[in-house]
Amino acid sequence: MHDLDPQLVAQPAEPVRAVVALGSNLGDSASILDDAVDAFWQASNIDVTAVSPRAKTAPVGGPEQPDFLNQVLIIETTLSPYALLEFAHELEQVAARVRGVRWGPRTLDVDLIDYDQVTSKHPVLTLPHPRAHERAFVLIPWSWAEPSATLSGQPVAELAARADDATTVHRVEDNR
Ligand code: PH2
Ligand code: MG
Ligand code: MG
Repeated sequence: MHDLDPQLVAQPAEPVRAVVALGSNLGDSASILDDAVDAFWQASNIDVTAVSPRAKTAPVGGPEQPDFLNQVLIIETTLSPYALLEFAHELEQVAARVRGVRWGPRTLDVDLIDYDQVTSKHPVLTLPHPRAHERAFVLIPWSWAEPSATLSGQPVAELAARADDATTVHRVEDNR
C-alpha cells in the first residue's frame, strides 16, 4: 500500500470546488447516472453547483464496446480528495460496477477530474486527472455546464475543440 500524500487526506475548513466525471456504457445507463447524480445531491458534505447535460459518446480506447453516456458535475465539498475518491468508489460499487478489462465497458465510472488547486502525481490519485485534458467526452459536457471553465489554466472549451474524440460527442437533450 502506498502512503497517502498529506494533501490528499487534508480536509478543507471551507468548501472547495471539484469537478467529477460520470460515465456508463453497461446496463440502463440513464437510470444509473440518475442514481449517481442523486447520491451527490444527497451527500451531506457535498453541494452540487452544476450538472451538465449528458452526452452520448463513442468509446475511447479499450476493446470494442457500446457507446457511453457521459456527464460532469461541479461540486463544492469539505471532503478531502481521498475521501471524495472513496465516495466515488462506493457509488461505483452500488452500481455493481464490473471491474473487467482496463478501459472496458462498465455500469458506472466516477472520476475525479479536478480538485481545488491540488496537483498530485500519487499512484492512488493523480490530480488533475491525467487524461482529462485530451478527452472530449469529459471536456465537452464540462464546458456545457461551465462555459468559462479552465483546466490547469487552459480554457476547457478550447481543449475540447482540439480533442481527437470531439466529433463523437453528442448532446442528449432529454437525458435518455
Ligand atoms: N472511459 C474510459 C475509457 N473510454 N470513452 C468514453 N466515450 N467515455 C468514457 O467515460 C470512457 C471512455 C475509462 O474510464
Ligand atoms: Mg474513467
Ligand atoms: Mg475511473
